[in-house]
Amino acid sequence: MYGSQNQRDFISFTVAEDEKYDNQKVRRRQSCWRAWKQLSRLQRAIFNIMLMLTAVCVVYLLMMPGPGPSELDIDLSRNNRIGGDALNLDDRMQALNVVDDINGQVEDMNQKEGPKRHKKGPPKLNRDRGALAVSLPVHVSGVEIPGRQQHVGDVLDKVPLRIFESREGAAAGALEDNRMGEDEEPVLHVPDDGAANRDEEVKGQQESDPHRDGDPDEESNNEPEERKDDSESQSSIYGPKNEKQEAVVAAFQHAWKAYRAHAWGHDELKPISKTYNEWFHLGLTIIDSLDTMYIMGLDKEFEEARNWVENEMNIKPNVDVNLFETTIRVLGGLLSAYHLSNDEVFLDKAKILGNSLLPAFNTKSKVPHADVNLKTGKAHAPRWGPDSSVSEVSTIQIEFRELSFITKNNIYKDAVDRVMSHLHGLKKVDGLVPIFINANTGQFRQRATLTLGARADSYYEYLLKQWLQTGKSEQIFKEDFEAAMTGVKNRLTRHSGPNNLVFVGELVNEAFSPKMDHLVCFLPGTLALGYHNGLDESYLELARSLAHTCYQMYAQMPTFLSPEIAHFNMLPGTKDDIQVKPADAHNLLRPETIESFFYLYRITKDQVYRDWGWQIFQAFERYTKIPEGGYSSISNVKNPDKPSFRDKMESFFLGETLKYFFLLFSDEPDLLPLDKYLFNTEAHPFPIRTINGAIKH
Ligand code: DMJ
Repeated sequence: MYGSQNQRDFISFTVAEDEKYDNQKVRRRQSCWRAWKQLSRLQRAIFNIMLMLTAVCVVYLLMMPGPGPSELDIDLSRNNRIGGDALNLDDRMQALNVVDDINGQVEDMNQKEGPKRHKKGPPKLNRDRGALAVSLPVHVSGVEIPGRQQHVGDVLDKVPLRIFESREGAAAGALEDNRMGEDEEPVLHVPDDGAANRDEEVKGQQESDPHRDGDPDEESNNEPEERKDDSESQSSIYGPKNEKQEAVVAAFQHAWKAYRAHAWGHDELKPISKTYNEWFHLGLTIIDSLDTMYIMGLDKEFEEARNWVENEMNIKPNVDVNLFETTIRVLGGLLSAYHLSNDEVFLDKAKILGNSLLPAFNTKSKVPHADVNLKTGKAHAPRWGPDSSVSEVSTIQIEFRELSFITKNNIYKDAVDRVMSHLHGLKKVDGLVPIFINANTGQFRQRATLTLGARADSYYEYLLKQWLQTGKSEQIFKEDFEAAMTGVKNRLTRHSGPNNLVFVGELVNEAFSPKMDHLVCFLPGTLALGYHNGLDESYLELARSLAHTCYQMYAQMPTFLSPEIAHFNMLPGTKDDIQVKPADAHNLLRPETIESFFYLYRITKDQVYRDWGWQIFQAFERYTKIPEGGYSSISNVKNPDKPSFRDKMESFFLGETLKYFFLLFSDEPDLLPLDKYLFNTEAHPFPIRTINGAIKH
């Protein structure tokens, strides 16, 4: 092909016309020497000094770490996200300066924090970061150039921390008086409105608790609890042991590979557009996946994620986050990763996060606001309304309590116990709670819906699990759970026609609605867990019936995938038990049904739950798997020809759904046994403890 052979680089120069060109080596040497001799002594001295200075500068510049390509790339992509045009050279230089500033701040902060203590690194993990080659996208002026091969270690070393604080941080600093310093920790000021007596109900049961109350400023004086190192003996229980588990691990790797290639360090993968979605700027998918990878025996992936947490995660972004979501996914994910691996990197981050979330509890009622800014500590109601969701204010307790147990500082536990104490004192309908509560007044919203679905679901789940967390020592939680389950049976449970499916509906303005969210499918698992821990036998019966209904929500759809919401038929003469409205026909890769199958299989050993689970796993594979990588939620479970991808892979698909599949197919009796472990609502396992916080095993 023309021009493709013997290609070389050329330089050109001009020779004066009257000068004969003679480029012999001897002549070149002679003419240089002559020119040197013609210089005065002063000129030669100046020349020598200049030469030496240049040499020193060159050596210095060579030793300085220059801005790596990924620094510029990331900053440019950020500009693109906030609507910037293609950057010119000045912009690029400015971008590099910003990165330098940020790196300087990070260094300052790190110096303040002092060196990290590692009690013990993660066991049996390949720490050879250079061995991992990954194809990471390169962003240049917002345009992604895929497929550049780099060593992960190289890339991670160059990516600066705290990228997105550079501009927003400055603005926040100007606005907020109560802005916290990097190493400053918040103190929880809870106004006393005379409700201290109600607090005593919970506190009275904790008299033997030796933990002192304290503020987190003193927290560093406390040595974290001593941990038993059983990781070596435990390591053989992790990893797949049969074909179905191998299929689940392969699904995880398929999801992870795409997340890693297109969304690394961001919250969620968008697998169709091969980019990412940012929600809290906390790398949600990485954190939610940590313990799943650990349990699946994916050591290399775990190690890479762990290094991201240590070196790149910004745990205090200047972002308003949802208290509940951040607690269950991030605080929960970090604490369970710490518990499994004994790696203090996770605990260090968890402590900072716990402190950053505490300002949400600074309300008169002690019921927290829904949202809080992790950097400024400013908390507020959700943008869309005045009230907090009841499920959200009551599904943070296990994580905050665990943080107190580990740090031996009760500030976290006290904050969430006050909420439970307050909720306990409020008037309910047969043990059932409305879905909204106002953080200022502390009162439920009048006539709000009663449901086991969205905005109330995990209130009930955490009643039982708080009772279990401290070895069944706090009876108040058990009593409230039993009262609520009586309410569920009396007021919300019905049968559909023609197949007599048991379902749990809602009370809207006191009228019954036969609507059941897929979210309600957590309930069979929770009821089974209650039965397993000595509660009424009828709980298991109801759990089995409801699990069958949840299975039917999948099996009766042409895709074998459940809709987000089902309506059950209660009229005679209708053919289908389940009706799905067009707006409710989406599937978000949710875990609840598989979670319940896991509990029911563990407790009853009935093979049917594994068979049902395997059918659903295959449906996920068939309709939600994206061949090039990742899984996507879909818009229409009723149309197998056109399920319509929603271009989103939720972090809970890796954190919960695939984890519960893996556990459902496990025959390993020692893999997170239910008598020793408690799963938070995001499927992060926590140890069961005694009232004093000691781990039971
Ligand atoms: C998860 O974040 C948690 O399970 C939560 O309790 C409910 N919603 C999602 C999964 O569906």
